[in-house]
Amino acid sequence: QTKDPMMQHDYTGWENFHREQWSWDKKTRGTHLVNCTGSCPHFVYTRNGVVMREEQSKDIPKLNGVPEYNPRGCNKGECAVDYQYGPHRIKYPLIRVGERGEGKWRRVSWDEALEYVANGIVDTIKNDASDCISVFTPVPAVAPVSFAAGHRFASFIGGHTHTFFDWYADHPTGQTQVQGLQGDTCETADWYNGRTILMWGANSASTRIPDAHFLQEAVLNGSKMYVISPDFNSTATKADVFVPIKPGTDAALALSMVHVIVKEKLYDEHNLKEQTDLPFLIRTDTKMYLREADMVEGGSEEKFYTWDTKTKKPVLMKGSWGEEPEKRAKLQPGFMGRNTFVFPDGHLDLGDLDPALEGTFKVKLADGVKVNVQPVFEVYKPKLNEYTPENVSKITGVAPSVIIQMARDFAMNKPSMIITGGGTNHWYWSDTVLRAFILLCAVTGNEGYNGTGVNHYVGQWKPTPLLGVVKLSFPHSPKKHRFCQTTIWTYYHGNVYDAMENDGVDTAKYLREALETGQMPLYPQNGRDPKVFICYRGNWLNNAKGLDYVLRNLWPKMNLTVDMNFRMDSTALYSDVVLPSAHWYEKTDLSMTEEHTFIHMTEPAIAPLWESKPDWEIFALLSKKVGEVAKKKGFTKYFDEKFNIARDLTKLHDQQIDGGKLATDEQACQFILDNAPQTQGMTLDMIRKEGPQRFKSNWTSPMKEGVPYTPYQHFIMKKKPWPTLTGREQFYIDHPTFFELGVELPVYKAPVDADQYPLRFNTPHSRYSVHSTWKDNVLQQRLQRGGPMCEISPADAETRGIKDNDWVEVFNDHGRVVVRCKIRNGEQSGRVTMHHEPELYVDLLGGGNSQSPIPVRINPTALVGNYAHLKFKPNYYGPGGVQRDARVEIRRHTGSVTV
Ligand code: MGD
Ligand code: MD1
Ligand code: SF4
Ligand code: MO
Repeated sequence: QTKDPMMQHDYTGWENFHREQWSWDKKTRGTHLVNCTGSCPHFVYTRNGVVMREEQSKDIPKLNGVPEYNPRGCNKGECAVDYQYGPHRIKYPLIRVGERGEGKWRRVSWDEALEYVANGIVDTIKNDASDCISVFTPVPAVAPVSFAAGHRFASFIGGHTHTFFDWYADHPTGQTQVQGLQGDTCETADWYNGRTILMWGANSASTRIPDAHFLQEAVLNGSKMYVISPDFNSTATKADVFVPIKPGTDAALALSMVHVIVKEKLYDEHNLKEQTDLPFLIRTDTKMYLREADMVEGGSEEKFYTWDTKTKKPVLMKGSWGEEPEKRAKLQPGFMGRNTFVFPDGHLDLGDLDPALEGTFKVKLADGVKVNVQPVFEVYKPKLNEYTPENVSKITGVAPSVIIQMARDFAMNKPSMIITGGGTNHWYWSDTVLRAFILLCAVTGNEGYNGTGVNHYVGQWKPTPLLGVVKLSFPHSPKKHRFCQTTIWTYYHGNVYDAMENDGVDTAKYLREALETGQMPLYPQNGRDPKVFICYRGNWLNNAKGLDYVLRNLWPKMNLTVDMNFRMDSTALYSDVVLPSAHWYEKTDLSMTEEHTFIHMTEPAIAPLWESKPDWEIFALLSKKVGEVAKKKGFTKYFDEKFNIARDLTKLHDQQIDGGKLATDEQACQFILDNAPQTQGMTLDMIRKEGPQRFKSNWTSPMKEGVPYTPYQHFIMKKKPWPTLTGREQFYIDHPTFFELGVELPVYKAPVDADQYPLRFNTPHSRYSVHSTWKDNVLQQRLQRGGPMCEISPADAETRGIKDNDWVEVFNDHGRVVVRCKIRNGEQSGRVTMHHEPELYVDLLGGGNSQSPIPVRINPTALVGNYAHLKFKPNYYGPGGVQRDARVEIRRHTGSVTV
């Protein structure tokens, strides 16, 4: 007999097995290098050389007056170790022996694989041209070193690399149009400061999992959250008001709110006069801005006027494109249309000037002719008048009383912010939506202050220490690098049919003009086809819009396709050579996101498993092999006329690793930190020991200790010009393309109806995957139905005789996907939803995936490259991937089902 049997119990050994899984002998830093926008610092625990688990590091410093970032993570990240040891892992270099996509491989040595790839590269340079070599790798913020490896390689050989921000339809085209910025946004801790929060086309409870708590905390603290989405999505469950809107009609809703605000005189007049182009004068005869060149012989085409109500005269406004042109070129950051930080503070200050917002005035031009001019606001008024709540209710399905209440809250219960996402950004007319959103913020003065603004987290797009990343990636300078605009590249080389004539837009006309005049780039040049495609860190083939066109027309043009990956994604499956890449816990890289303002790292917990290698090392080895093969073939030197560079492949390896200074990924990390003002003085060791470090400076606002970052303070508070043509937030764009399409001002454009099918096809992002990553993970599949599915409303199911879990075919003229169907009460009638974006081989029948019914569609406004701040720069301006306008039909699949 014992007094206390528990105390007396003698463990025999096996019981400790369970306890010891929580012990470790090594703790390293880690994160997940996926485009999830989370960028969550973790610790990785290893015992006896086996990685046991990951856990949130919880060491992001706290900001003042807002809840913490810690602990941040999600359901995918917390099982990332599964990818390290799971069955997905690619262990050895592979060369295809069957057809592309057939999955028949031969295991080869690294030497043989690299020689195979190097042969393809050297032969292409010799027989075709270096620009026939294409390298695709996206989003530097996620893993800048890995990103830089392939770009650097492409830069040295003269190949082309791809834009991705626009191609993913993540680039906020309308923001560039209005603000001359690639984008900027508040960090998510600032959500807590919003009193009125419009969650508009984003689903943060599923797609910003680490940060969604800020919204709930804000609501608990008394903020009011509207969720505007066609479906009752997971964020809507946390809303004060759920606003079910008809798909693609958001611009109308935003403009109706502006209408109410103007009508009820709730607008911030001073902000409009100082920060926007709404007081700038438009000639009623030409519809063009009144320019200095109109008024003065030899005057500038890029200086503009307002009407001073005191002196009753037109007055030239400061800060425009034409002012001190030498300044605008000075160290122009890639995210801005021009550099306006070099202007003194207070440059936009109106002083004694009181520009008119309304009225019609007469001015005398240089040639003596008198013309009428009106402020943009006056020109806009008749259009705005159309967006009455009653009219807009018919378009959007939102009740007039709700529109009015939202407008009043937004204007009066300040600070107010919009959080937006793919639900509005992935549409053909997303630019008009964003212009309307920004207008809503501008008219209410909701910009530049904490808790305000249009906040856009579509993609992990913000590599804050940009200069360091650029220097590492584009060693000859970005000016001597071939940047290919991926949407155009895919549309053109994939021979995609967009059916846009049904919607009255002649895409070919606009595209031809943009290409012929060099407004947009296309590679390879001189009418050649691309020949070599190297893809890594992105599943390009799987998420290519117009997938069926791509597989039919573009892919066969490639003599060689290469994928570097730790798992067999669809692009790898359709490649000729697959090179095993190290997992995130087996290499060193940095990580950052626009969702917070801290930089952190991942490092090797263990050496790369099997024969895998870090991407940085793979490209170093490839550069060496290319040199050797070139020598063997007797073809080592060629002259790159475009950039006036004499290239020598025998020097490639030395260039790639900068003579040994960049031999390792650790060195490359430090190079980035050293070369950007945002991270200067930081070391990798510091991050390792102390944890995530806060950026020292940022893009459009200063960093303040303990205060959440919110953008635009350089413009709003410091009153430096916006980097646009007019130096203001510019809502009027007097460009022929904008006139032709009727979008010179923010207006509502109905979604594209070119596919003549009854249902809209919605492809949002899933809680259980990051794009295609984790779609093949059993743990994630077990949290849901176990495979891909589409969702329709009970009404749409009933009319088609579809039952829950039936196999169905979703189809149109572009392609089809066969998938199981879920009947969902939260879905709107008239729409099919299929979460983006299962691998071609995961539980789908019929060969396609969710991209098959979606063609590539190019909005001509994004082809404009000859209008001051509207010009092509990689990921700054160019046509987006457009993936929400497709229309489809759905029917029961009656063929054989073997799954
Ligand atoms: P979506 O999921 O596409 O965008 O994620 P989000 O920005 O959240 O759509 C959000 C909501 O908008 C959905 O409920 C959709 O039905 C709705 N919606 C669709 N059409 C409309 C419309 O016309 N109007 C309105 N108002 N709403 C509409 C994307 C984002 O998520 C991105 S771009 C990336 S790169 C990351 N991807 C990602 C992921 O793949 N998985 C997870 N778990 N998180 C992710 N976070 C990021
Ligand atoms: P991506 O990610 O980058 O290929 O796709 C992103 C893209 O899907 C995005 S951001 C958007 S917004 C998009 N959305 C969208 C939509 O909503 N609807 C429709 N119809 N279309 C849409 N199209 C685009 P993904 O799929 O996760 O692939 C990343 C691959 O990289 C591998 N990987 C790595 N590889 C290497 N070499 N090294 C690494 O460190 C590494 N980390 C990840 C990963 O395994 C996966 O195959
Ligand atoms: Fe990892 Fe991204 Fe999930 Fe954070 S959000 S835990 S970084 S996968
Ligand atoms: Mo994205």
